[in-house]
Amino acid sequence: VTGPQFEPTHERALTPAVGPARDVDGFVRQFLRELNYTQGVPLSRSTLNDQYLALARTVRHYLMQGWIRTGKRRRDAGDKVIGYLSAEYLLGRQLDNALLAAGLEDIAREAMKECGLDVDLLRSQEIEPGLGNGGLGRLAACFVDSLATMDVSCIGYGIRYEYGIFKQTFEDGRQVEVPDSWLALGSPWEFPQPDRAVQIDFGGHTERYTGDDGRERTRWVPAWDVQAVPYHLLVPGYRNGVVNTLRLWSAKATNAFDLQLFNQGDYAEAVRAQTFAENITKVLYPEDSTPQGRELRLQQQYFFVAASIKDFIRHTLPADFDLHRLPERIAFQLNDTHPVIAIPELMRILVDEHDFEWDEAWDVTKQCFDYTCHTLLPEALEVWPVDLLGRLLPRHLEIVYRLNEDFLARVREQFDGDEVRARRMSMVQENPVRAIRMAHLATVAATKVNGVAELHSQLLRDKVLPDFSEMWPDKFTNVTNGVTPRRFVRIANPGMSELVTEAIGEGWLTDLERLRELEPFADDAAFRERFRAVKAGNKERLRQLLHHRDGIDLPEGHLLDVMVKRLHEYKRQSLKLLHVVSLYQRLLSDEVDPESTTPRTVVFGAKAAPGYFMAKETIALINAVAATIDADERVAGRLAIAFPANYNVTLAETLIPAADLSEQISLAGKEASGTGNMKFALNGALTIGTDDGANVEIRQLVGDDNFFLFGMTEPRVAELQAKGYVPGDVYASSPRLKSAIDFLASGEATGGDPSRAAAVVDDLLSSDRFMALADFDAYVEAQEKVEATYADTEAWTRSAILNVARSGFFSSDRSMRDYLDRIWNVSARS
Ligand code: CR6
Repeated sequence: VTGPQFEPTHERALTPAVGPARDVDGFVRQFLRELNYTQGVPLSRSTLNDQYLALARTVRHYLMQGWIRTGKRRRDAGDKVIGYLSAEYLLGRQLDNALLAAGLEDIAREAMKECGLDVDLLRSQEIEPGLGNGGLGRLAACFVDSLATMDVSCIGYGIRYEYGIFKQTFEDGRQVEVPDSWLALGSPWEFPQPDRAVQIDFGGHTERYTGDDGRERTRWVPAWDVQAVPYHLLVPGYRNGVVNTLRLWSAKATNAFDLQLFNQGDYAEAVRAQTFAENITKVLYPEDSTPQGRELRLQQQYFFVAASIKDFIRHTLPADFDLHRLPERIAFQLNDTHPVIAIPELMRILVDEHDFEWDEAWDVTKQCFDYTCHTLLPEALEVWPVDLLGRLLPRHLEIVYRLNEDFLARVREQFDGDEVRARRMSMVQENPVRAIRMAHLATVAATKVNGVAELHSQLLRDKVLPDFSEMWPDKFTNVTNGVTPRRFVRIANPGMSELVTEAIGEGWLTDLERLRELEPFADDAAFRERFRAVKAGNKERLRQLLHHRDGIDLPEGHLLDVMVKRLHEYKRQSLKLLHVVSLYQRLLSDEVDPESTTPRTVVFGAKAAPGYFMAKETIALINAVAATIDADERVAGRLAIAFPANYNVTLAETLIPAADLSEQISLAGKEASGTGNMKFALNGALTIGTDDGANVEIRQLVGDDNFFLFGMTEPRVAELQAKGYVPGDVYASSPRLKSAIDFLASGEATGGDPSRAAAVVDDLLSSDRFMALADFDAYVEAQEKVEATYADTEAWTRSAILNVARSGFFSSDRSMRDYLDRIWNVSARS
């Protein structure tokens, strides 16, 4: 039995308990109470971790009234809820954001000082919850932040992985993965709710039977089940008292162990089932945009969406709610294909458990889902073999088959029995194995389908799902991604934030287009001077961090050139590396006077999926080249490469505000959007980039003069691909490229060891799937333009300020407004 244990009209039930007083004294008291009574230590004997946990819980107390009030207000109003279904949330540290949202930064600093503690040191203790791989997971975290800030009712549903994205270390320059035990030292931000666990079924078979009403019905007879235990996290809006909920599910065995086996002495066998069930939420799959189609991953996907739907119907909706009206109360947003199994799950609930007619159920289901596609890579569009799906979720497979039959009948009817088209559009693929195309299922069911940047949405319509956009042109829309300015400007770049507020006043942090008002300041020499001082301060902060974190000593006074993102061939870290090698050669040659070149430090940050061979080779090669250049006295002070390990949200927050140059050099037509690109522009870095993803919109907004564009456009790429791309020809025809590759292949850039470069060089010369070589000359030329511009300090600063002033569009608040208008038909309160 769940639910309130006493009459909700009872006086005490109506108002949340009063929180601690909002002053230094109140904060200190609560902090010491937490330390003494929850951590169980006196201040004098407490460790840093004790202090961090007590501080986190103290801040949490200040958010709880807001959370309780927000929940009550939303229930009373019967608000439509946005149910964001995402297998990943790359949250980053919670304490900084909670302090900012609650407006407690100054009070906390003072209070800690009174206790003889340093709030910054405590903040740095937090291990970030890394429950995502990269852009997609971070986007989900930005979106829930914006919805809370805009006071929109949203529940973010996801998975509480016990181990998030692995911690990256380097051994001899090669990536070695270490488990990320983010929960090990305590998790002060989450609230477990074991009494609201729901049962999730798997396996078994289906049966037909005749219901009491004489109707033919189907029931699923599952073979095993697990418990899904919700943990809720707070999602505070920025200084508006609103606190939304993130509901993450953790798997727990239904029966802890088999007592009979245990008593017979077979201890291992007795707990086997438990281990098996609890594996479901043990670890995040570390592939970004390249799913491996493993059974456990399908279990994860079904587990969290089934738990979320059940929980919503059972606990969020009023008890007697008529499910025919479900679309009035929920819009489930499918964050890529990972949660798409939710569609047949809702059908199953309505038809098998609530006696809906099939068509009636489909009508409701269609209205409850919208689908966001985040990719253009064919290998990232998930398919599930029917063997596997039938074994794990037999009823769902039947439902998908029936949906597909109905759908294909419509296609044949509308397109004159066009069988070829029907086969192309089918939810079921026949080769190489019979499998369900989750993107097709999602597209057929969803009310709206969106891409994540203008170019991406266009290519989605024209190339990925052309038949569907022909059939339903109005179904397709675009919402360009965005990032939260609270975390990625205000927290990450306090110096610039202060300067901006001084210039244009408060208010821009929740109305980012107001950054436009900075434009005139680009022509103000005194302001430029101060802007540069902020950048210099940010670089110094980065130098300190890398010194302590990685033992890396960045040189001073360099152009800081940064490429941070997942390691993926389409993103072309290898192109950046070839440029570095070419710069190194230029410094060693007699062609130029080294003193006349722009001193440059290149910083890489990237994790590779553990099973992605070429990505890992690229990491090892970058590290080998970095070591060689670092050891070469001849280029000291002119060129450096740094590759700090374990790039994550926390590192990004220090790295991005320090950057001068942002590397966004993917092969055109491959990067759906990118969101790092937006963070850099908002922090006053200039972009060197291809005409890809959201780069296109960044360039349109900041202006051609403030963006270094290079490389083939998407149509040109397609043309070259069709013609047959031969990397060897490019190599032979570009002397500078040839020289860089030969140098690399010879081992001269890798401490004399040519084997280090072999895999990457061979791949570039023989296949070069992402055409790095074809864009090399254009890239080097664009980099020369970068150097020329950087030499003119005032012109560079002017461009940097204009990048900030014109990037307000890339706030995730704007993205959310677009979802509300174009997709959810809900309006924001603020
Ligand atoms: N890998 C895209 O590749 C986009 C994010 C968020 C990605 C990236 O360009 O910015 O999503 N796609 O929309 C997937 O994860 C499938 C990503 O992060």
